[in-house]
Amino acid sequence: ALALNTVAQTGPYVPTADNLAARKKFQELKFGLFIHWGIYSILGAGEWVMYEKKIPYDSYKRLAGFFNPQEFNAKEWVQFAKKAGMKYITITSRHHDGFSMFGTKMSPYNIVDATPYHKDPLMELAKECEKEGIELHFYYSLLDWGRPDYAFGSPIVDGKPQNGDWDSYIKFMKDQLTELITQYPAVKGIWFDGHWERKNANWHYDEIYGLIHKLNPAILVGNNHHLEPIEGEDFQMFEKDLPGANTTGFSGESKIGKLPLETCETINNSWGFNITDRSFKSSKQIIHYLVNAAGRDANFLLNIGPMPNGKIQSEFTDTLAIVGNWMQKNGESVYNTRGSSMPPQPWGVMTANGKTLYAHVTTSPAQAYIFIPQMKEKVTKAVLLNGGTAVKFKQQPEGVFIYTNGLAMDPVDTIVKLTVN
Ligand code: FHN
Repeated sequence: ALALNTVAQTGPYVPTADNLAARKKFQELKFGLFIHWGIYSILGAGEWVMYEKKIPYDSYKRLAGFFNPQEFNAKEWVQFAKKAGMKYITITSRHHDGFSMFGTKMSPYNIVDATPYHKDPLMELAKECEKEGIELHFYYSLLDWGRPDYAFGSPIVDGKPQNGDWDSYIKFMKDQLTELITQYPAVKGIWFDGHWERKNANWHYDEIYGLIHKLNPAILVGNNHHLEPIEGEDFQMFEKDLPGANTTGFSGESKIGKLPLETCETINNSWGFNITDRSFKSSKQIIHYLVNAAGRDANFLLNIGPMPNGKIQSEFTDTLAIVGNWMQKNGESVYNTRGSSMPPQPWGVMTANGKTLYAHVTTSPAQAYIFIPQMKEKVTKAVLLNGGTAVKFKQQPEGVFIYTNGLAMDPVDTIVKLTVN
């Protein structure tokens, strides 16, 4: 293990063939479930509750003693995701509060050793995901509010916190990542977060990413650092933003690199369980976000915060059952597609799967047609995906006019399926 811990990357990162295949597969999954779940869920005020309510770390730690999610059932969660049409799950293995939601040997502050539950829900989930063909990614926080070696709040000098023990913290992370990658089946990705808290620190990404890819070259590494991709990463994520939209104002978010893309967004306004947050997004809003992401060549990772007992609240299951029904009918226009080269239009976006294109009309056009600019291929056929009604079109050098007058428009998304040659 010691040897592995000192692995550093030498030279530029060259993804293996397995890694490239994993990236391609990932891009085809399109829709994933993001889960923020931890001892903070007990307080029902989101995952930042310790920081926001200024709860001293030692007091906050007591929550572990009450965390006993007797009703957690990995099968239920995986079936919930599948029913919603989701193909992968990204779950918090450790958030900023530093509590490990898995059976780590690297710290006693974990769900198996520090709670009355005494079981490892992430192992259950990983086994269930493997069984059901759902890919699993682990969210992993770089930021830690409690560990003395991290020394939260300490000024950064020469890439390290002035207090604390940075080398020990980096080693701790590498040891935990080794556990996550080598012990949990179905794990396909690591999703880092918290970089932005210490922008000037030397995070030793060369060593950390190098270690991950040494342990399993196909693991997809992503980092929510709000920067352009760093050497060694395999996908680029955008938090609460469609790629290129940059509505959150995080610096660098608008620059889209060459890696597979993912965007995450919350189902209400919270990541972790929040009992007062009732700003639920509608199924239509979720479908639109998903379609808009797909049209921009990005996966959509939709977040929920399960309750402390392990159950998912009914508002989420109800909405996502509707999304799942929609995906069952219209999934061919999303899964396995890639964003088309056409930039988003006032009426919507396009997705493409080989010679088949899908125009997603999510905003009814003011005129009696939609216009698809820059179409190089020749359109040979246009039908409504739903029902197969033929759709009139006219192709001109500057683009294609699709006539929508007389068509039964769908209030959520009218999908015109085009065949090109
Ligand atoms: O601070 C976290 C937050 O709690 C949550 O995990 C989100 C998910 O994208 N990321 C951070 C904010 O950038």
